[in-house]
Amino acid sequence: MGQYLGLDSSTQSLSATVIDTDTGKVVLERSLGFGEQLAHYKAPNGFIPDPDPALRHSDPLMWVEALEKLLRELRAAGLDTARIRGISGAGQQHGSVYLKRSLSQVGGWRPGSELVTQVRPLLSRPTSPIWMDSSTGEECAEIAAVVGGNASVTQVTGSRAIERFTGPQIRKFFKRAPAAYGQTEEIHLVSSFMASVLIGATSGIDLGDGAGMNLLDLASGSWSQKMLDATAPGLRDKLPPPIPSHTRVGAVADYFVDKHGFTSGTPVVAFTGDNPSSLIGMGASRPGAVVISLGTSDTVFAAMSQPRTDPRGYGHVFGNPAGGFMSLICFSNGSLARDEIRRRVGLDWEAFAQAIVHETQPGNAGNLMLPYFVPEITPRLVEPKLQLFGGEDFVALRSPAEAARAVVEAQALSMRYHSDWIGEERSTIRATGGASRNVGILQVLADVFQAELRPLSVANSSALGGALRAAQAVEGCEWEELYARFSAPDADLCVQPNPKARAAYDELGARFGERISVLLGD
Ligand code: XUL
Repeated sequence: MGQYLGLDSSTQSLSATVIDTDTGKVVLERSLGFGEQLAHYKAPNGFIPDPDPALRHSDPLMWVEALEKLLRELRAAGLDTARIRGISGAGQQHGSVYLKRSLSQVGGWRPGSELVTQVRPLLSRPTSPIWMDSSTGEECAEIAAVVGGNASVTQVTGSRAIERFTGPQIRKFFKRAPAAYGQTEEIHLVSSFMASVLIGATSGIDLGDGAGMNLLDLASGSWSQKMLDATAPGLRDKLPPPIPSHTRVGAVADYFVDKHGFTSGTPVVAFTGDNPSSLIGMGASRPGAVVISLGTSDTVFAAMSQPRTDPRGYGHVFGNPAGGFMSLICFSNGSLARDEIRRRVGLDWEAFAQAIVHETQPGNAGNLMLPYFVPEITPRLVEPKLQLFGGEDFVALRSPAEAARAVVEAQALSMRYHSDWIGEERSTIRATGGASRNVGILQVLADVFQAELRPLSVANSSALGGALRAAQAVEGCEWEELYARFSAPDADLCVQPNPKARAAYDELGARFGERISVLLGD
């Protein structure tokens, strides 16, 4: 029993959640926004602005600096790091970090100098492509062609060749910068990189996040030679080994003992992807519960009761950190799209929620939006295209209330439409992410899915998942024991569906499906 630290290195922030298994309480939650608190990286939304919307990279040094800054803030807020008995965490999925030397060869961090100064010379690629990058269409086609088509890629890896997945990104690096690729000794996911930084040595890649690379053979849990060969030469030697998510990858490095007060020998458990970690944080690792996560990306995911893949080719199969697999559908036009509309019509978040609940009706009088501001993942739209359809009086975004409802309804309809293949019971849905505190957004989701929406009481389910995974690995306790204490929904925020909305959404849903087909040229 004791305290456990969970971290979540996501697109726009690094967050920490500390739990205490003696008291059954969350001790501390803290988040550090990259845009505001590390402004010198000039990444207001966590990625380096690029006029080409297909190119989305971040500076891995920003994540390292954030780690030290957040640890300092946690201690300033009263956390006694010496009491932490285990650490785990999560990273935004698919993003990759390229190093000239394997971290296990570096021999740990020197106590005297900042971590960023020590990591900088190790980078063989100064920036990291992240999950928002959609610039690898060509590489996806090449990889699929070599292995006999996307049906084969899906059969082995659980997803077709996907632009943001790590394999196609590695292939692009190999093609565009062969010399730098040649000098690269080790390639990490954001998750395994953060774990490696903490232990000052190489951490393996956990099976949960590793499944988002188009490189893992899901059936055997090992790298697929066929996929490696189709991706880039010599790749096996550059990848850390795939490992079960509960693996203790090492002890916290002496650097963190000296500088941040941890107890020597504190175990670090493999980091995983933010979505697999949320599956744990939400207490949803057993089949039967569907989760909607409303963050920079919106995701719909669920532990799988039986093997399935998405016939439309957008969804994925990732490893479930508690064992088995999870299905996931990702929408890139999540919070940034909601925020864009909110700003354009001049509403604050409270007014946005009120406008939805009090000033408009389910179905929005037939006013429908296709909410694509940035390249979309589901459905695959490389050129973003905002479109509005509706009655004559629906002039683009002139009515703030209708615009607010239109963007949220479109997102919810898209989630319903694209998650029909996962085949799990959807009468109760757990919700997480910043927007899961917004009653307007929750009500639309409840009405569109005709399901009770239950938001988690803890702010960051992915960081919580890290803390729970650390506790489970160290104490060997049952997941359900931890879920009962830490993953309870916030009863005050539960939202019931309005049965009268069903017909409106069946109609709007059908129109949404038609519009999507036209947009995709089906
Ligand atoms: C999932 C995905 C996103 C990122 C966000 O496949 O790409 O949800 O994990 O951090």
